[in-house]
Amino acid sequence: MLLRCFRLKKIHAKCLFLVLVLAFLALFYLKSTQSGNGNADRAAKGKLLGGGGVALYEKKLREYESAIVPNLGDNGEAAFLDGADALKGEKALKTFALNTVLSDRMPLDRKLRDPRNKKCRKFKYNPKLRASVIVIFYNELMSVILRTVWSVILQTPPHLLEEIILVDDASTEDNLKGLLDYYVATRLKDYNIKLVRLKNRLGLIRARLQGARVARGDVLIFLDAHCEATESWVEPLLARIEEDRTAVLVPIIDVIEANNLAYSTNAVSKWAASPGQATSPGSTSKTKKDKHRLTPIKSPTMAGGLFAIDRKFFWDIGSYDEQMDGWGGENLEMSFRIWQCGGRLETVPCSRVGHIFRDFHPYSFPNNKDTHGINTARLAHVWMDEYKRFFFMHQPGLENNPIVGDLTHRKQLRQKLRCKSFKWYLDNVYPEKFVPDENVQAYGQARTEFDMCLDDLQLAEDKVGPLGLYQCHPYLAMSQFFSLSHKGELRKENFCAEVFNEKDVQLTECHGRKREQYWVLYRNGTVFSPSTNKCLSSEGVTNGKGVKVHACKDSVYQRWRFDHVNAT
Ligand code: LR7
Ligand code: MN
Repeated sequence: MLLRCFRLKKIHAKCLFLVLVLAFLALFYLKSTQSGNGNADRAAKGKLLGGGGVALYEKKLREYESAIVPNLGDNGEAAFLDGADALKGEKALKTFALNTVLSDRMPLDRKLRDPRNKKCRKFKYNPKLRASVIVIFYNELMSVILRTVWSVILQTPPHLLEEIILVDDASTEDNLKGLLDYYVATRLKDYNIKLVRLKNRLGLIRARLQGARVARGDVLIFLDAHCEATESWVEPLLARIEEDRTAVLVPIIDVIEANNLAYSTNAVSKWAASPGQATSPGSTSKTKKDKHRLTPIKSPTMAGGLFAIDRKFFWDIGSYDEQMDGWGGENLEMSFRIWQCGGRLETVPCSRVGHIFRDFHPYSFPNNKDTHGINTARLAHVWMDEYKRFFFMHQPGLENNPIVGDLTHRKQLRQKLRCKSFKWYLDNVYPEKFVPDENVQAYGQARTEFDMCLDDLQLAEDKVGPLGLYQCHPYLAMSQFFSLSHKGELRKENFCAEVFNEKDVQLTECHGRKREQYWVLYRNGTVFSPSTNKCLSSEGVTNGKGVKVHACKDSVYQRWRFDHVNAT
């Protein structure tokens, strides 16, 4: 009959009807398989019903629900299990970087105490915009995802919440398939939850893009799948965007501890990530005064996982680089792009969301590709102009490597949006950022006559450690890149060499007040410390140990040759 219809030249009424019916069926089928929204989830439940899975899922969920310990972890307090469970929990922590056993026992809708500064309660916001909250996940623990969802439902006034979009980046965990569908279709049936299933693993950047494509709210709010929103988290975000649609906002990000799920208010409020390093804690433009501010604070970069952006502005300003794979780098790409192309990035102190910080990635990456490196190389080429040299100094193997992929579209975007230069960004958005070869007397490797170089000895970023001596690398490695600033600081990034106990030299946070962090470089290569009246010396220092200051004398051990010395 259908074939005949196509063969007929004239459209037959019966045929038209048939075609219509078919179209309808197709549409219905599509909707129920894509499980796009609340209705579709009910359709999904229908599918489950047909398969006889419902009874099974219901049984499983009931079992799961009956194992939950009421009030465990209430107020965000640290929670502990007894006996065998405690041991299992410790084991889980080693495998998943998270106490999964504990999470499964903790109520999904646990009540947190209000972590905000008390004065935040005085602010009255009355936004009209509505949020689409997008949560992406790959093999996350179901109870952790659901606690994220419940915290959003419970902490967001219904009239401000358009929908919650869960994007499954092709997880392989069984629980995250039928059982999650069933949970959404039953326990969450009163809420507008969309579950988007990606057929193949696309990585977190493209997963977020897929979520953004189905979103209908005025504002997109992205969250990692292991977060907990707190009291009035959404109002200040929406209100600020209503005021300025080009403002992209980050809440204060509190730590939820992976071992006991304690909600700790020692916030890692902002991460000043710099290319070439993993995102890492540090302060950015926060001055002492800012510390007590409760209104939005300008922020040069963001951590990447939790932010709010006007939906239309998200697309206008170039959404994401779709050719970024896996994990990493997208946060800096977006930070630079927002500032350089006319938007602004802000931290909103009266909006707070907890995030579980894990010690390692509990998941693997396809083909073991260094997506963080590749993505960062992409953003360096597109956004950092000549400053990209610092990134490629750190990762020389990526500089002219085809693995980085084609950049035409992103470069076109930069032109189309008439974005400003990276120099403009540094001068205007991040003036306190130290640039290793600008405003300095000397920079590069600082070597002795025995081919030993000053080295940070891989000092962790938030630590204090010795200023080391190490064999000079044949190329300029970041660990040996030092500068002697105009101010007389011997520094690497935000670490300055400081004389300690009048003999040792350690790398510690720069304070800018000279004293033990003040050095004078003489023509002959002597590095003199006026506060101790001593000179930087490699005498008796073995490979991998810390340099010292000694009484100044004419000695090969007290001469340092920087790669570049500027004329004074
Ligand atoms: O292939 C993947 N597909 C995914 O969907 C890999 C991950 N994911 C999901 C994952 O399930 C999670 O929900 O993506 C989300 C982020 O992955 P995480 O939680 O493993 O990342 P992270 O918290 O260690 O890393 C930070 O940097 C990333 C760089 O790409 C992302 O921007 C993360 O969102 C970001 N997290 C935060 O900003 C949280 C707050 C940190 C602070 C302060
Ligand atoms: Mn995360």
